[in-house]
Amino acid sequence: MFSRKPYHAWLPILLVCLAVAANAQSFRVQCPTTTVTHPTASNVEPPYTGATTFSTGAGGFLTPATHVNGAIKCQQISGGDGFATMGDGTQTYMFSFGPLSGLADIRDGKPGTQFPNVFNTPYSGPAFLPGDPATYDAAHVTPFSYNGAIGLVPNLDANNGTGNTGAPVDGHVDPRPIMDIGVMNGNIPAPLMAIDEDDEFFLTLTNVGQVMRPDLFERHTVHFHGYPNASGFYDGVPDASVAINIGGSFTYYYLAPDAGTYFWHFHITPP
Ligand SMILES: [Cu+2]
Repeated sequence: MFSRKPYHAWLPILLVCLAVAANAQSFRVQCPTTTVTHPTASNVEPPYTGATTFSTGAGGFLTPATHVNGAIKCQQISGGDGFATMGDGTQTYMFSFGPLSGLADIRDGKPGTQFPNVFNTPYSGPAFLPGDPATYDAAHVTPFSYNGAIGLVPNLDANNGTGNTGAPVDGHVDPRPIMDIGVMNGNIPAPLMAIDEDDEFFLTLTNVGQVMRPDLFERHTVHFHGYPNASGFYDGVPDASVAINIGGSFTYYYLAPDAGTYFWHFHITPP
């Protein structure tokens, strides 16, 4: 009897945690313009004159002292399914990542990593076509030049009666263009990312699910090899860190302490 008491105490706590997790499932993106480490909004990479120098600020946190190096950068990727073309032409179904920001740059062979002012600009062109990897707009005439976060919309709860005009962008998204572009758009290799020393990198993973395999409803993660994570929370091995459900987004946070080239892949785990 003694051993059963903790069970009764923990069950309601677990249920509360599950309810919170269920309510939190939605697509969102996150790309702050300033942080403790980069207190001044900047949309350019500063010339390199040395690493950031820190001193102890309020609450014991390290804050930039005399010199701030690096910048804030953001990217959004989809986790979902797609097909790879094998060497013999065979189409092989796979579980992979696709681009949901920097699409024009990725088309041009560049990383999909963007400064906040680019990432946080809502799209205003013609509607995307379902299944379109969006390298062209709906008219299929004008070369597509948009590099912002797919789906990003102004916050309709803060429109002050002015419609969309003037409403702040705070990471709310319309899921339709995300699904139109993200579903069946898994790429190998996955979207390229690039950051500089002392950058802070906000990487949003949006899990669009596997439309060809509804029996697969695993959670999705980003896992780097050799990269010194800011926190084990972002490691992407699901049994030890956060994993993202279908229909949800999560923003990983990375610092750039060591120069190098790193590869990354997903891990999946049953919900
Ligand atoms: Cu691995």
